[in-house]
Amino acid sequence: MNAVDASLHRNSTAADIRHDWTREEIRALFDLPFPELIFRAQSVHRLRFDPSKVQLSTLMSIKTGGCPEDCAYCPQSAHNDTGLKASKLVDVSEVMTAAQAAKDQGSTRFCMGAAWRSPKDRDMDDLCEIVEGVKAMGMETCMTLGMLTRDQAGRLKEAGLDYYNHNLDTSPEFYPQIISTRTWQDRLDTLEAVRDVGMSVCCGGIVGMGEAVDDRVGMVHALATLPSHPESVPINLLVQVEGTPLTGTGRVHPLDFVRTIAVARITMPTSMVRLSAGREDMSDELQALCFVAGANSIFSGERLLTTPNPGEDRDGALFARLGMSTDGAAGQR
Ligand code: SAM
Ligand code: DTB
Ligand code: SF4
Repeated sequence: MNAVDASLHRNSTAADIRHDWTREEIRALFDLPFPELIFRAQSVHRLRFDPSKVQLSTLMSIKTGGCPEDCAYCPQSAHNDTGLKASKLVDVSEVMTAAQAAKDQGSTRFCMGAAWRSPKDRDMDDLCEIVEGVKAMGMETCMTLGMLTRDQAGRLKEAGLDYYNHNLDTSPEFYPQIISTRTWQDRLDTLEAVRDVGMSVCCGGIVGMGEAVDDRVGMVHALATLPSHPESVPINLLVQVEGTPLTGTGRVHPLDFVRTIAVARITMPTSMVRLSAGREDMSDELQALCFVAGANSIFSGERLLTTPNPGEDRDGALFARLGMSTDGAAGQR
């Protein structure tokens, strides 16, 4: 057995949590025969989670469009002509109504997204009021607002914000081809600020932007070698929106998407791995494979931030067919 095989063998069977994954080891996972990869991912998954449970989060766009950043995938960037109407930060009451509806549908976490480079200090009072309101409803709270200073992170934490979503999106090498208005280091700095104030981190990326397998390796490597593994790891399949530079990018093979989920599960065994954007165009079979590969969370509801998502009816029918059920902790053991 060579060194990479030996370490893979040790780590796919043991219950330890590692932060010293090498790119070679992660590449070797991606290159495993598919049945072997899925078996290892499912074995790791079962050590910590009930494989029949899935956690539901609901998204709401609390400030839509007109974003100054140039993220090539994003329908909300002012650089991309997608016909999206820009709007201001919504009222607290509108958020409360949407959060209550999400709770009634079985969602345990309410994730609020704003199309900002970063929040302005003048927005902080409104944001804190929103967090307090949703928290008082008994839901977990999550926000994604762009870059945060440590002070801003501290204020949101004090208001009751449980999670902050800030994605690395792709490998550090491919990143400059996707975004030029903020750096990889900017992202790491925000993640550090969030971690330092004691908030849970939701951090993942996107597959299907024309990246090479080694970029998926680099993305998972960056996530799995953060000082602590993100509590949630959203894996998005690019939603191609007309008017963004990435429209027309060659589609990733569905089984290669499943491989990314499986490798995220194996390398970050205690994280919730979220099958995120892109479910609208996925078959039931593909989604089922993602759950078998270790995904244990989804976004529920008819909309992500601005694009469609399967509604409760389709998701309910899928979970019934799979004999799976929803659980806020995704059956954590
Ligand atoms: N403006 C904030 C930021 O970028 O941090 C928060 C909102 S932003 C829409 C959150 C994440 O959504 C991005 O980091 C990206 O990973 C994901 N996302 C955006 N557009 C997407 C698309 N078309 N397909 C898949 N994921 C997308
Ligand atoms: C994440 O990783 N995916 C979600 C959430 N975090 C904020 C957003 C997906 C957005 C898809 C495009 C849209 O609907 O605008
Ligand atoms: Fe703005 Fe976020 Fe979209 Fe980038 S991903 S353009 S920062 S809303």
